Amino acid sequence: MKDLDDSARARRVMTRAETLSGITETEGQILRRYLSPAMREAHDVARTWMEQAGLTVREDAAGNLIGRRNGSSPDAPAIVCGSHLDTVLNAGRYDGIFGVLAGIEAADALRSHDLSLEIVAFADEEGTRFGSGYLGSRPFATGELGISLERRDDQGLSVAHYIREYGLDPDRVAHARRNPEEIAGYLELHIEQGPVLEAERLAVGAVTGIAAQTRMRVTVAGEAGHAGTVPMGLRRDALAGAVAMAAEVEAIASRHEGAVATIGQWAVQPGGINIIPNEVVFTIDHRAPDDALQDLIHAGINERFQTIASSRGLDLKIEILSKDNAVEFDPRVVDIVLKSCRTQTGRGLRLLSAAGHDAAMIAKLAPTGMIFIRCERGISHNPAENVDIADATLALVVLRDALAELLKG
Ligand code: HGY
Ligand code: MN
Ligand code: MN
Repeated sequence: MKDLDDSARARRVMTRAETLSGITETEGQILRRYLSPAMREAHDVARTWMEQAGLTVREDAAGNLIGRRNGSSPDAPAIVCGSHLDTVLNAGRYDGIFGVLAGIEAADALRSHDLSLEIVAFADEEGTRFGSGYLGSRPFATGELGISLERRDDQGLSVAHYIREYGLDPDRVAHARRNPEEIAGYLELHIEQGPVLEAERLAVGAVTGIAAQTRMRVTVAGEAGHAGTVPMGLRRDALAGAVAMAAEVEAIASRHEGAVATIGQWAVQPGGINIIPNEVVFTIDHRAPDDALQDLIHAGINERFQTIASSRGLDLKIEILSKDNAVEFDPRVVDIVLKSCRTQTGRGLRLLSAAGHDAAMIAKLAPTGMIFIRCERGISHNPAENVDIADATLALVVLRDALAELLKG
């Protein structure tokens, strides 16, 4: 089989990303949620590409798609490379997808290497359906789903329902767990989703770790009332209270270097133009480079919310949807990536990821690292997400060389 050159491989990655972008739950935007029919269709297409790369493909008990090739000693620990094919709402083409497709190209290019290699498409990195991500990589690393099987989505359907509907068994998710001795190392190539590489005029970078991330759902309850007859001082206006809380979220995060906080979802009841709102439900995603700062911010948000609620006679409920500590990648893996970046670009840059990745989970299981590829204006979680073909070509070489180096043990 004639080996493809790197730019042909990069073109194939971009073409395949285009193919996957047409597999969606919603016409006119890219959306593939956990265990959706669109996920099944995307996995079926990726399975074919993995098989063409000489991999034997299976789907594990959590829905992860795993392509594997054994080296001459099939029991030797495998190098794992992957990312995710699920998406956020109205997603771009490359978040997660680029890393899975690049892994398939690496498997194809490394056929002659005597190594046990696995390429994985994790089932749910984003958490779009249930608010908590890593529903594929967390069981892969720990056997734990991380959320109750009874958690329900916005249709009122449970995790267990979707697992069964997809053809899996909710009681067997723990069987996805891998033994540490099976995995020699994990490497993930992912778009940076931020501005650093572009500002540094670099195509690739070595990721040192992942910021701490907490996701919450906040319910503020007051009393519905007539918009005309209730004096301002007698209201228990849930929306006015929630707005004061939202302002505090932005103020608290803005005070600390590297901290961020986002209110992404907001629902007001009953939503009448002449009715004082009696309930607001909103979400917070807040992150910080280290756990101490994350905890400080979390405590600050909770304290301010309690004060605002009691001063306004409002009821407050705060649910933690997910909470993941900051992750430091394995120094040896980071150095291998850095060396590979230097070889290809003459420079090596270390950078922390403020975005979450499946690598955050796999780092619990095996020596883990990541490669970032520059994306245009750092835009992501947006259909305008874009990757330059020359950067893609270079990133594929960095990945392949780093995987081969990782293998040397
Ligand atoms: O939210 C994140 O950081 C990732 O895209 N799931
Ligand atoms: Mn994402
Ligand atoms: Mn991602």
